[in-house]
Amino acid sequence: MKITHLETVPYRIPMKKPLKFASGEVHHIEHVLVRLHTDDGLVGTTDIPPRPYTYGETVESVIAVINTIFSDALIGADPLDRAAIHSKLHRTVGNQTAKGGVDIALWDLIGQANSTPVHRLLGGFAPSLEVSHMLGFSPTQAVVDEALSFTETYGVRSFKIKVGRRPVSLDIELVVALREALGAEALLYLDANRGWNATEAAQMLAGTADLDLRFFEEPNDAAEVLTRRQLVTNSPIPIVADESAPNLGDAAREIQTGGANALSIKTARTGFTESQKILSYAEALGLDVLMGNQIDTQLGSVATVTFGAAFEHSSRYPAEMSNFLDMSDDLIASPLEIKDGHIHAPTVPGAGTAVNEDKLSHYRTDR
Ligand code: MUC
Ligand code: MG
Repeated sequence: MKITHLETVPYRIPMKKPLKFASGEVHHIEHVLVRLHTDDGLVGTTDIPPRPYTYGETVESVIAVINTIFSDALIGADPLDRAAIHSKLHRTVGNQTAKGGVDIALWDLIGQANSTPVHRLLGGFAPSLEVSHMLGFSPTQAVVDEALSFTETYGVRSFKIKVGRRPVSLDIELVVALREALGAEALLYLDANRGWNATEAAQMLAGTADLDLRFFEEPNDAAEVLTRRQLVTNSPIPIVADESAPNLGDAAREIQTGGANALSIKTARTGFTESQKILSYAEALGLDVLMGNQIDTQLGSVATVTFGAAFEHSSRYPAEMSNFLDMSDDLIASPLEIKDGHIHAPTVPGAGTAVNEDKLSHYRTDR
Protein backbone atom coordinates (compact mmCIF):
# COMPACT_ATOMS: atom_id res chain seq x y z
CA MET A 1 0.00 0.00 0.00
CA LYS A 2 1.36 3.41 -1.01
CA ILE A 3 0.04 6.92 -0.43
CA THR A 4 -0.58 8.46 -3.85
CA HIS A 5 -2.00 11.88 -3.04
CA LEU A 6 -3.43 13.98 -0.23
CA GLU A 7 -6.20 16.50 0.28
CA THR A 8 -6.19 19.42 2.71
CA VAL A 9 -9.67 20.93 2.91
CA PRO A 10 -10.41 24.00 5.08
CA TYR A 11 -13.94 24.14 6.43
CA ARG A 12 -16.01 26.29 8.74
CA ILE A 13 -18.94 25.35 10.98
CA PRO A 14 -20.53 27.89 13.37
CA MET A 15 -20.66 27.16 17.10
CA LYS A 16 -24.16 27.00 18.62
CA LYS A 17 -22.60 28.46 21.73
CA PRO A 18 -19.13 30.08 21.68
CA LEU A 19 -16.56 28.51 24.00
CA LYS A 20 -14.59 31.05 26.06
CA PHE A 21 -11.58 30.41 28.25
CA ALA A 22 -8.61 32.35 29.64
CA SER A 23 -6.39 32.07 26.55
CA GLY A 24 -9.02 32.58 23.84
CA GLU A 25 -12.52 32.05 22.49
CA VAL A 26 -13.98 29.98 19.69
CA HIS A 27 -16.99 31.19 17.71
CA HIS A 28 -16.55 29.05 14.60
CA ILE A 29 -14.94 25.72 14.02
CA GLU A 30 -12.32 26.53 11.40
CA HIS A 31 -10.43 23.28 10.87
CA VAL A 32 -8.64 21.39 8.13
CA LEU A 33 -9.90 18.01 6.96
CA VAL A 34 -6.97 15.93 5.71
CA ARG A 35 -7.33 12.82 3.58
CA LEU A 36 -4.54 10.50 2.53
CA HIS A 37 -5.37 8.44 -0.58
CA THR A 38 -3.65 5.15 -1.38
CA ASP A 39 -3.04 3.11 -4.52
CA ASP A 40 -5.45 0.44 -3.31
CA GLY A 41 -8.30 2.92 -3.01
CA LEU A 42 -8.28 3.44 0.78
CA VAL A 43 -8.70 6.91 2.28
CA GLY A 44 -7.26 7.84 5.69
CA THR A 45 -9.10 10.77 7.26
CA THR A 46 -8.34 13.18 10.09
CA ASP A 47 -9.58 16.51 11.42
CA ILE A 48 -6.95 19.10 12.30
CA PRO A 49 -7.89 21.94 14.71
CA PRO A 50 -5.46 24.89 14.44
CA ARG A 51 -5.28 26.69 17.80
CA PRO A 52 -3.18 29.85 17.35
CA TYR A 53 -3.43 30.76 21.06
CA THR A 54 -2.05 27.36 22.06
CA TYR A 55 0.35 26.18 19.32
CA GLY A 56 0.65 29.16 16.97
CA GLU A 57 -0.87 27.22 14.07
CA THR A 58 -3.51 28.57 11.68
CA VAL A 59 -5.69 27.00 8.97
CA GLU A 60 -3.25 28.39 6.40
CA SER A 61 -0.14 27.16 8.24
CA VAL A 62 -1.56 23.63 8.64
CA ILE A 63 -2.38 23.44 4.92
CA ALA A 64 1.00 24.89 3.95
CA VAL A 65 3.12 22.61 6.12
CA ILE A 66 1.27 19.49 4.95
CA ASN A 67 1.25 20.40 1.25
CA THR A 68 4.75 21.82 0.99
CA ILE A 69 6.80 19.87 3.58
CA PHE A 70 5.01 16.80 4.99
CA SER A 71 3.91 15.73 1.48
CA ASP A 72 7.52 14.70 0.73
CA ALA A 73 7.41 12.24 3.63
CA LEU A 74 3.93 10.98 2.76
CA ILE A 75 3.61 10.61 -1.01
CA GLY A 76 4.93 7.21 -2.06
CA ALA A 77 5.21 5.98 1.54
CA ASP A 78 3.57 2.85 2.95
CA PRO A 79 1.45 3.91 5.98
CA LEU A 80 2.76 0.86 7.84
CA ASP A 81 6.21 2.49 7.85
CA ARG A 82 4.95 4.96 10.45
CA ALA A 83 8.25 5.35 12.26
CA ALA A 84 10.08 6.22 9.04
CA ILE A 85 7.41 8.77 8.15
CA HIS A 86 7.51 10.32 11.64
CA SER A 87 11.25 10.58 11.56
CA LYS A 88 10.88 12.80 8.48
CA LEU A 89 7.96 14.81 9.93
CA HIS A 90 9.97 15.52 13.08
CA ARG A 91 12.62 17.32 11.07
CA THR A 92 10.10 20.18 11.07
CA VAL A 93 9.76 21.80 14.49
CA GLY A 94 6.37 22.77 15.96
CA ASN A 95 3.24 22.26 13.82
CA GLN A 96 1.92 19.99 16.53
CA THR A 97 -1.69 19.47 15.43
CA ALA A 98 -0.60 19.01 11.80
CA LYS A 99 1.71 16.19 12.93
CA GLY A 100 -0.88 14.67 15.28
CA GLY A 101 -3.53 14.70 12.57
CA VAL A 102 -1.30 13.04 9.99
CA ASP A 103 -0.60 10.23 12.47
CA ILE A 104 -4.33 9.62 12.97
CA ALA A 105 -4.88 9.46 9.18
CA LEU A 106 -2.03 6.93 8.88
CA TRP A 107 -3.57 4.76 11.60
CA ASP A 108 -6.97 5.07 9.92
CA LEU A 109 -5.38 3.56 6.79
CA ILE A 110 -3.61 0.85 8.79
CA GLY A 111 -6.88 -0.14 10.48
CA GLN A 112 -8.78 -0.25 7.20
CA ALA A 113 -6.02 -2.21 5.45
CA ASN A 114 -6.15 -4.78 8.27
CA SER A 115 -9.98 -4.77 8.49
CA THR A 116 -9.65 -3.95 12.21
CA PRO A 117 -10.75 -1.02 14.38
CA VAL A 118 -7.70 1.06 15.40
CA HIS A 119 -9.00 0.93 18.96
CA ARG A 120 -8.24 -2.80 18.95
CA LEU A 121 -4.94 -2.50 17.12
CA LEU A 122 -3.79 -0.09 19.84
CA GLY A 123 -4.86 -2.16 22.82
CA GLY A 124 -8.65 -2.64 22.99
CA PHE A 125 -8.78 -2.24 26.77
CA ALA A 126 -12.43 -1.13 27.15
CA PRO A 127 -15.33 -0.67 24.73
CA SER A 128 -16.05 2.88 25.88
CA LEU A 129 -14.85 5.83 27.93
CA GLU A 130 -16.69 7.91 30.48
CA VAL A 131 -17.21 11.50 29.33
CA SER A 132 -16.06 14.65 31.08
CA HIS A 133 -17.58 17.93 29.90
CA MET A 134 -15.60 21.16 29.66
CA LEU A 135 -17.50 24.19 30.99
CA GLY A 136 -16.44 27.50 29.38
CA PHE A 137 -16.82 31.03 30.77
CA SER A 138 -20.41 32.23 31.32
CA PRO A 139 -22.28 33.80 34.22
CA THR A 140 -22.38 31.43 37.23
CA GLN A 141 -26.03 30.43 36.92
CA ALA A 142 -25.64 29.63 33.20
CA VAL A 143 -22.62 27.38 33.92
CA VAL A 144 -24.50 25.59 36.72
CA ASP A 145 -27.52 25.08 34.43
CA GLU A 146 -25.28 23.70 31.67
CA ALA A 147 -23.67 21.21 34.04
CA LEU A 148 -27.02 20.10 35.46
CA SER A 149 -28.46 19.62 31.99
CA PHE A 150 -25.44 17.48 30.97
CA THR A 151 -26.02 15.26 33.99
CA GLU A 152 -29.74 15.04 33.30
CA THR A 153 -29.55 14.57 29.51
CA TYR A 154 -26.35 12.58 29.02
CA GLY A 155 -25.52 11.14 32.43
CA VAL A 156 -22.25 13.13 32.53
CA ARG A 157 -20.91 13.49 36.08
CA SER A 158 -17.43 14.88 35.49
CA PHE A 159 -16.67 18.49 34.60
CA LYS A 160 -13.59 20.47 33.76
CA ILE A 161 -14.24 24.04 34.86
CA LYS A 162 -12.55 26.82 32.90
CA VAL A 163 -11.16 29.40 35.33
CA GLY A 164 -8.45 32.06 35.24
CA ARG A 165 -10.62 35.18 35.46
CA ARG A 166 -9.96 38.19 37.64
CA PRO A 167 -10.72 38.71 40.43
CA VAL A 168 -10.08 35.14 41.58
CA SER A 169 -13.18 35.38 43.80
CA LEU A 170 -15.32 35.23 40.63
CA ASP A 171 -14.10 31.71 39.93
CA ILE A 172 -14.18 30.63 43.59
CA GLU A 173 -17.86 31.61 43.66
CA LEU A 174 -18.46 29.61 40.45
CA VAL A 175 -16.82 26.45 41.79
CA VAL A 176 -18.69 26.72 45.11
CA ALA A 177 -21.98 27.00 43.17
CA LEU A 178 -21.14 24.01 40.96
CA ARG A 179 -20.20 21.77 43.90
CA GLU A 180 -23.40 22.74 45.70
CA ALA A 181 -25.56 22.06 42.64
CA LEU A 182 -23.85 18.83 41.50
CA GLY A 183 -23.28 17.23 44.88
CA ALA A 184 -20.34 15.40 46.40
CA GLU A 185 -20.23 12.64 43.76
CA ALA A 186 -19.38 14.83 40.76
CA LEU A 187 -15.73 14.80 39.63
CA LEU A 188 -14.64 18.44 39.34
CA TYR A 189 -11.31 19.88 38.22
CA LEU A 190 -9.97 23.21 36.99
CA ASP A 191 -8.20 24.59 33.92
CA ALA A 192 -6.90 28.19 34.02
CA ASN A 193 -5.15 28.13 30.61
CA ARG A 194 -2.29 30.24 32.10
CA GLY A 195 -4.73 33.01 33.04
CA TRP A 196 -3.30 33.60 36.50
CA ASN A 197 0.06 34.04 38.11
CA ALA A 198 1.15 31.55 40.78
CA THR A 199 -0.08 33.79 43.62
CA GLU A 200 -3.57 33.97 42.17
CA ALA A 201 -3.54 30.22 41.50
CA ALA A 202 -2.60 29.62 45.15
CA GLN A 203 -5.49 31.88 46.20
CA MET A 204 -7.81 29.71 44.10
CA LEU A 205 -6.50 26.53 45.74
CA ALA A 206 -6.94 28.03 49.22
CA GLY A 207 -10.45 29.31 48.41
CA THR A 208 -11.60 25.91 47.13
CA ALA A 209 -9.70 23.67 49.57
CA ASP A 210 -12.84 22.05 50.99
CA LEU A 211 -14.53 21.41 47.61
CA ASP A 212 -12.77 18.14 46.74
CA LEU A 213 -11.33 19.31 43.41
CA ARG A 214 -9.28 16.60 41.69
CA PHE A 215 -6.84 18.41 39.34
CA PHE A 216 -5.68 21.91 38.41
CA GLU A 217 -4.54 22.30 34.78
CA GLU A 218 -2.15 25.05 33.63
CA PRO A 219 -2.79 27.39 36.61
CA ASN A 220 -0.15 29.82 35.38
CA ASP A 221 2.36 29.98 32.55
CA ALA A 222 4.82 27.11 32.93
CA ALA A 223 7.50 29.50 31.65
CA GLU A 224 7.26 31.27 35.05
CA VAL A 225 9.83 28.76 36.05
CA LEU A 226 10.35 29.42 39.75
CA THR A 227 6.84 30.27 40.92
CA ARG A 228 5.31 27.45 38.91
CA ARG A 229 7.53 24.96 40.71
CA GLN A 230 6.69 26.45 44.11
CA LEU A 231 3.02 26.10 43.23
CA VAL A 232 3.39 22.44 42.17
CA THR A 233 5.31 21.65 45.37
CA ASN A 234 2.72 23.28 47.60
CA SER A 235 -0.47 22.25 45.78
CA PRO A 236 -2.60 19.64 47.57
CA ILE A 237 -3.88 18.39 44.18
CA PRO A 238 -1.98 17.42 41.00
CA ILE A 239 -1.02 20.23 38.62
CA VAL A 240 -1.70 19.10 35.05
CA ALA A 241 0.50 20.12 32.12
CA ASP A 242 -1.57 20.69 28.97
CA GLU A 243 -0.23 23.38 26.63
CA SER A 244 3.18 23.20 28.37
CA ALA A 245 3.43 19.53 27.36
CA PRO A 246 2.33 19.37 23.71
CA ASN A 247 4.71 16.52 22.83
CA LEU A 248 6.74 13.75 24.48
CA GLY A 249 9.89 15.80 24.99
CA ASP A 250 8.09 18.75 26.54
CA ALA A 251 6.01 16.43 28.73
CA ALA A 252 9.17 14.76 30.06
CA ARG A 253 10.89 18.10 30.62
CA GLU A 254 7.94 19.57 32.53
CA ILE A 255 7.56 16.49 34.72
CA GLN A 256 11.25 15.87 35.38
CA THR A 257 11.86 19.51 36.30
CA GLY A 258 8.82 19.83 38.57
CA GLY A 259 6.63 22.02 36.36
CA ALA A 260 3.70 19.59 36.68
CA ASN A 261 2.79 16.25 38.25
CA ALA A 262 0.04 15.05 35.89
CA LEU A 263 -0.40 15.17 32.10
CA SER A 264 -3.14 15.98 29.63
CA ILE A 265 -2.96 13.82 26.51
CA LYS A 266 -4.65 15.17 23.38
CA THR A 267 -4.77 13.00 20.27
CA ALA A 268 -5.30 16.19 18.24
CA ARG A 269 -1.66 17.11 18.86
CA THR A 270 0.13 13.79 19.45
CA GLY A 271 -2.00 11.46 17.35
CA PHE A 272 -1.95 7.86 18.53
CA THR A 273 1.75 7.12 18.18
CA GLU A 274 3.19 9.92 20.30
CA SER A 275 0.22 9.82 22.68
CA GLN A 276 1.12 6.20 23.44
CA LYS A 277 4.69 7.20 24.26
CA ILE A 278 3.47 9.91 26.63
CA LEU A 279 1.02 7.49 28.21
CA SER A 280 3.73 4.88 28.85
CA TYR A 281 6.02 7.54 30.30
CA ALA A 282 3.26 8.70 32.66
CA GLU A 283 2.35 5.17 33.66
CA ALA A 284 5.95 4.30 34.47
CA LEU A 285 6.23 7.32 36.76
CA GLY A 286 2.83 6.77 38.38
CA LEU A 287 1.41 10.01 36.99
CA ASP A 288 -2.29 10.50 36.32
CA VAL A 289 -3.27 11.40 32.77
CA LEU A 290 -6.39 13.11 31.52
CA MET A 291 -7.60 12.60 27.96
CA GLY A 292 -8.04 16.26 26.98
CA ASN A 293 -10.16 18.16 24.47
CA GLN A 294 -8.71 20.43 21.79
CA ILE A 295 -12.23 21.87 21.27
CA ASP A 296 -12.73 18.81 19.15
CA THR A 297 -15.41 18.04 16.62
CA GLN A 298 -16.88 14.54 16.61
CA LEU A 299 -14.03 13.61 14.26
CA GLY A 300 -11.62 14.74 16.98
CA SER A 301 -13.55 13.09 19.80
CA VAL A 302 -13.75 9.76 17.98
CA ALA A 303 -9.95 9.82 17.92
CA THR A 304 -9.88 10.53 21.67
CA VAL A 305 -12.09 7.53 22.48
CA THR A 306 -10.26 5.30 19.98
CA PHE A 307 -7.01 5.95 21.83
CA GLY A 308 -8.20 6.56 25.40
CA ALA A 309 -10.32 3.41 25.63
CA ALA A 310 -7.49 1.31 24.18
CA PHE A 311 -5.40 1.42 27.39
CA GLU A 312 -6.09 0.97 31.08
CA HIS A 313 -4.05 3.96 32.21
CA SER A 314 -5.87 6.39 29.88
CA SER A 315 -9.29 4.99 30.90
CA ARG A 316 -8.92 5.75 34.58
CA TYR A 317 -10.56 9.20 34.50
CA PRO A 318 -13.42 10.51 32.38
CA ALA A 319 -12.21 11.88 29.02
CA GLU A 320 -13.10 15.32 27.64
CA MET A 321 -15.17 14.43 24.59
CA SER A 322 -18.43 16.38 24.62
CA ASN A 323 -17.69 19.88 23.33
CA PHE A 324 -18.88 18.88 19.87
CA LEU A 325 -22.32 19.44 21.38
CA ASP A 326 -21.50 23.19 21.37
CA MET A 327 -21.17 23.01 17.55
CA SER A 328 -24.04 23.43 15.09
CA ASP A 329 -22.99 20.49 12.89
CA ASP A 330 -20.19 18.00 12.20
CA LEU A 331 -18.62 16.28 9.21
CA ILE A 332 -18.51 12.79 10.74
CA ALA A 333 -20.33 10.08 8.77
CA SER A 334 -21.25 7.98 11.84
CA PRO A 335 -22.23 10.42 14.60
CA LEU A 336 -21.18 9.80 18.21
CA GLU A 337 -23.68 9.19 20.94
CA ILE A 338 -23.29 9.93 24.65
CA LYS A 339 -25.29 7.32 26.58
CA ASP A 340 -25.18 6.84 30.34
CA GLY A 341 -22.23 9.25 30.39
CA HIS A 342 -20.14 7.13 27.98
CA ILE A 343 -18.99 7.22 24.36
CA HIS A 344 -18.17 3.93 22.62
CA ALA A 345 -15.06 3.45 20.54
CA PRO A 346 -15.89 2.75 16.89
CA THR A 347 -16.07 -0.89 15.89
CA VAL A 348 -15.60 -0.32 12.14
CA PRO A 349 -12.21 -0.93 10.52
CA GLY A 350 -10.00 2.17 10.87
CA ALA A 351 -10.39 5.12 13.23
CA GLY A 352 -14.07 5.91 12.59
CA THR A 353 -13.16 9.27 11.01
CA ALA A 354 -14.95 8.88 7.66
CA VAL A 355 -16.92 12.00 6.63
CA ASN A 356 -20.29 12.77 5.15
CA GLU A 357 -19.49 14.05 1.63
CA ASP A 358 -22.56 16.32 1.40
CA LYS A 359 -21.60 18.06 4.62
CA LEU A 360 -18.02 18.46 3.49
CA SER A 361 -19.21 20.08 0.22
CA HIS A 362 -21.48 22.36 2.21
CA TYR A 363 -18.97 23.56 4.82
CA ARG A 364 -15.71 23.63 2.87
CA THR A 365 -14.39 27.15 2.29
CA ASP A 366 -12.05 26.53 -0.63
CA ARG A 367 -14.72 26.38 -3.36
C1 MUC B 1 -7.97 23.00 27.17
O1 MUC B 1 -7.86 21.97 27.82
O2 MUC B 1 -7.18 23.91 27.41
C2 MUC B 1 -8.59 25.39 25.14
C3 MUC B 1 -7.45 25.77 24.52
C4 MUC B 1 -6.85 24.62 24.02
O3 MUC B 1 -5.78 24.52 23.39
O4 MUC B 1 -7.57 23.53 24.33
C5 MUC B 1 -8.76 23.94 24.96
C6 MUC B 1 -9.06 23.13 26.15
MG1 MG C 1 -6.21 22.74 29.09
